[in-house]
Amino acid sequence: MMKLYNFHASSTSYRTRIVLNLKGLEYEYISIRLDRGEHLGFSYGEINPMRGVPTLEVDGVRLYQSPAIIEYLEELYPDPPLLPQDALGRAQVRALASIVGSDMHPVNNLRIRNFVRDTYKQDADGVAAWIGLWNQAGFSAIETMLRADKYRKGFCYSDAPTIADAYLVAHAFSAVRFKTDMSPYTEINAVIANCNALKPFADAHPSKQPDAGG
Ligand SMILES: N[C@@H](CCC(=O)N[C@@H](CS)C(=O)NCC(=O)O)C(=O)O
Repeated sequence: MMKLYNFHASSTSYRTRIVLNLKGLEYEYISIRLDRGEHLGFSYGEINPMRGVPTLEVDGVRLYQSPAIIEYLEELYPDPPLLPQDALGRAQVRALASIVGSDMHPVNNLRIRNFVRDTYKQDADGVAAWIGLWNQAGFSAIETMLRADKYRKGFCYSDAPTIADAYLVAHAFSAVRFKTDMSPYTEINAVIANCNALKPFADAHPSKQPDAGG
């Protein structure tokens, strides 16, 4: 069985769990407690050289970086498809996912938040302002793109979840946790509600994971 080294509240873990669930894949949940710095210890450094979660282990081989892991799962388990059949559609879905994965998450990652706090002497409000700045930029762009797509029916693309929905739902959870105001993003909120009504999304929620709380 595959092993997923992950943490309940990590959005990159959450997006990967959503994709695993949408594909109906079972995996062993291995908790790496970011809140206790477990990813910084020697043993996790041996598992993942970047010391980030998730890591997916398949037949003893370790895969890193959630975008690469998600594309690997899509290639190996194409049913249900989480990317559109046509190249233009795939570019659209990957663009939405990349706004989250490349523009929003990296600047708000734990190590960056800690750097902002420690080096620039920011309190919780200052760090939240940093996070909110980049979340607002990304969510505004996504909201604009969703509104412009006249062919959408309830999800980020067309009428079924794609990888873009997995990225969006997971990042929005983190954004709310860090007090980003989501009220301006009505299309995004509607997509999130539709996704969360589906069992694969609900089961991937941080609150449902074995290492939640504590
Ligand atoms: N680009 C990587 C990022 C992985 C990553 O950094 N994940 C976060 C949790 S969401 C983490 O482990 N952060 C630890 C840190 O910043 O020290 C991916 O998508 O897998």
